[in-house]
Amino acid sequence: MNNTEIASQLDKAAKESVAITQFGKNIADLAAAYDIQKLVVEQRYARGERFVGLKLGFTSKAKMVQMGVQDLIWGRLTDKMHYENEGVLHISNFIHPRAEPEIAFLIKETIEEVVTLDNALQYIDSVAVALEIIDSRYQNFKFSLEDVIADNCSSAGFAVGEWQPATINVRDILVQLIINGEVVEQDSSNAILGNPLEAFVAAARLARANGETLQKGAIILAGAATPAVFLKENDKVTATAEGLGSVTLYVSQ
Ligand code: OOG
Ligand code: MG
Repeated sequence: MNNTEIASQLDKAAKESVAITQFGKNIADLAAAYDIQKLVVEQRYARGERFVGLKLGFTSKAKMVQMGVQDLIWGRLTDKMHYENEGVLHISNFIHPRAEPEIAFLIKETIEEVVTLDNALQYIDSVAVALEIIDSRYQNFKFSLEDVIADNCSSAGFAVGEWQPATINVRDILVQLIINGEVVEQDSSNAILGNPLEAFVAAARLARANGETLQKGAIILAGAATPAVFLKENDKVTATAEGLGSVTLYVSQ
């Protein structure tokens, strides 16, 4: 099975909301996995979807432990994955969606230099709490690192709360995932690489290393601070981050 065939199976699984078996050893290595991911999103672009930003994955220990993997990964977000705050998510468009609370960064100006913690703020227009909806295209939501990278890091949806000034504190703030009024997961934002701003720096580095330009208006998702939780019909799911407000999605059939 070649990379193009793997990419079209992954795209079909996402379009039809039907899980497929993992590719395992058919994906040679991490480089092949990222090549496949690119082919997967190119199929989306060919249908008119637009690149809107990057997401990082496994930036917290909790996520690595939950999914049984060890390394930071990155994927691409498209406009079709974006949901309005307070919007409705139709569960029939997904296979087995999970929600996780995140922090989002909005890019202020096209990044054309190496970003560090020292100059990061210059490139951040605003920050917000976000909900990410992940939906592995693999059966039982199980995968190797290569499998999940090829599957565009399970990316399926995201919603962002009200944007806040870039200067607002994002370090060591309480991040919560609330389902139907009950806090189901919570942690400090420092669960994300010790400081969520480190995720912004890492995203800028990965974009640069992989020929993706992060332009003004692009979004970065820093990675979940807590494990992800399965969603079911009629759920109201909210992410909050101390000082940043909240973002909510309603799950319908
Ligand atoms: C992969 C995506 C991981 C995160 O925030 O850590 C991710 C997965 O867990 O299926 O988005
Ligand atoms: Mg995530």
